[in-house]
This record gives sequence, structure tokens and C-alpha cells, in this order.
Amino acid sequence: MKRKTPDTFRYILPVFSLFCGLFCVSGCGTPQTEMQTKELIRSAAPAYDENFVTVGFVQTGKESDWRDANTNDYLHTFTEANGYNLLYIDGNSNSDRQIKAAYDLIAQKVDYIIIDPIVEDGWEDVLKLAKAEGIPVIIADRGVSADPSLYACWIGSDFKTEGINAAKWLDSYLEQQNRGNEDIGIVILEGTEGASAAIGRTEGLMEEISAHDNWHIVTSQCANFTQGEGKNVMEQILKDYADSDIDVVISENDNMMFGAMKAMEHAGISYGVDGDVITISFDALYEAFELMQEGKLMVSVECNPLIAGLSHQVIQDLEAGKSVAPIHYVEESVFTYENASSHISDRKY
Ligand code: GYE
Repeated sequence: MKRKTPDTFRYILPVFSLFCGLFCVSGCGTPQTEMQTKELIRSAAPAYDENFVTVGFVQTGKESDWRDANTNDYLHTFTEANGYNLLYIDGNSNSDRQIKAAYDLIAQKVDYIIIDPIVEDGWEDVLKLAKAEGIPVIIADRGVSADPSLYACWIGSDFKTEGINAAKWLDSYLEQQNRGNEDIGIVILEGTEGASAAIGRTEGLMEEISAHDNWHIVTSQCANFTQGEGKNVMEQILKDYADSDIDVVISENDNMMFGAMKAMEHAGISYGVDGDVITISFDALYEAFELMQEGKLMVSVECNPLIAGLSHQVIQDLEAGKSVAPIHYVEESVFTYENASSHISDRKY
């Protein structure tokens, strides 16, 4: 359902005031006097309509198209029509900023907090405070290393299984090409260091790669889940490893792969079904489907960003006094250049 314009303003005002507060805490704006800063950070909480459930949502940032789809899903689910006041905070790819935002939401006495954490570590203290204040926290998408007793539940993908599925596809493809015994050089573009999506996918990939004596990793480097870094890191890899055979590029999300493809094109390296380099990535964005149809991307392991509905359900259950399961996995598939055409019309992100 499309949002009505007036609702947009209801988001923008509280979000903007919270954003201003955070901006000053981080000390990167115009210098403020102590008084001004205090006023901005701890001004009285807005008077929310008692009939609505107030939810603070702390997002990672805007690093990828997956993220935009995830943000939009929350904005379209946590609406007044569904009974919510939503405070959306963009973490701007800065985990300190995310933690400060969570403290701010506790001070504002919101009813629930949903966090998509950038990295797993550093959340203990703020989660302890939320628990002490009686504010349930839902961790969504990536996980946290803090004790699960500190938050209501976690909702997201099985990242390790995604990594295993990517490598299993490679195994069957090489067998099918009669290349099962060939030496295979693999480049991995990793997501953000410390992020559970990167940790889990790398773990799954490594488990399968190390089970093959003839597969070896040429290099595995972080490109932070962004398209720009995917391109830059791949460009450097192609220079640094010009003498190595690169048979496969595995990118821990589609956007880094889109960047890596540009780098390969500039370097005159062919990739995809008819090229020299096998291309594998994660997320299964609409653009990935288009590239799979063209045979440029060979497989994208799905990671479903549309999880706001599950968060909504959890909050409804908690509101009704029901207990909720500690872990909620999202259902996911593996899409390839061979089956992309039959699924592209159903894609929602
Ligand atoms: O794969 C990537 C995003 O945490 C699952 O983060 C998410 C990952 C997703 O930026 O594109």
C-alpha cells in the first residue's frame, strides 16, 4: 500500500528532531554551548497519542539497495493506520551513532525499540538499560553478541547457511562443467567487518571452500557492502593479483558485485556464463535478476529484507501479553542465471 503524503510529515518531524539531537551528541556540527546541547538532547519527549504504540527503529544507514528495501518496508508497515508512531533513525553507517540513538529512545520512553545493528559488539550496556526501563528491544537483520536475555527476540536470515548455499552452487556448477578437479582460484569481497551478515556468510563459505583441496582463496577483502568500495577494492585486487588465476568472484552482497563487475570490465576481464570469471553474490535484488537474465551474474543467494511484518507481529504478540520465540528466521531461496526469468516478475525489491 502506498503511503499518504500527510503521514510522511508525521515521520519527518520527530525523525528530524531526533536527528538534530544525535548530530549534536556526535560533536560534528556547529559548536554548541553546553546549555544548548543539553536542551537539544533532552528536551521533553513529544506528546504521542496514547492510542498509538511508539516504536523507535534504529537503522544501519543506506549502504545498499537491500537496506533501502528494508527501510521502506519498515516505513510502510509501522504506520498510523497500523496503530504506530514510528521514530526512524538513520545510523549513517556509524555504530556509535546507533548506540547513542538507542539511549535517546530509552530517554524518550518509547514503547519498543527495533535495532538493525551495524556490528555485533558494543550493545550490552544500552540493552541492559532498555531492559531495566522495561522497553522490549527487537534485534532485526544482523545480530548482536550481547546475551539474548537482554532483548525480546532476533528476526533475520541464516547467514551461514546462505554462505554454504553459495559454495554448494559453485560445487555443482563446476561438476556440471567437468571442472570438478580443476584448480580454482576464488576472490571474496566481504561485507562490513564485525557485521553478522559478513561473519556468517564468510564462515559458511570457508567451511565449504576448505572441504575442497583444489579450491584456494586468492584474496578475501572487506568492501563494506557498498557498490563504490566493491569497485575500488576489486580494481586494486586486479592490480595486486594480476599474475594469479581468478576463476570465481564471490561478493557478500549484490551491490559490491555490481561495482566489481565495473572493475572487471575496465580491466578487460570477461565474466558470467560466457566469460572467464564465475560471479556469485547475495541478496537477490531486482537488478541482480536482470543481470542473471543477461548471464552476467550467475547466482544470487536470496536474503530477504522484507521483515518488518515479522517485527509488527512480534510487537502485536507482546502487546497481547503472549511470549515470543527468541529466534525468527526468514525463508529464502537461491536464484541462478538459469531460473531468474521465471521469478523476476514476482520480485518485490
Ligand atoms: O546483504 C547487504 C546489506 O545485513 C543482510 O546488509 C544485511 C546485509 C545485506 O547492506 O546488502
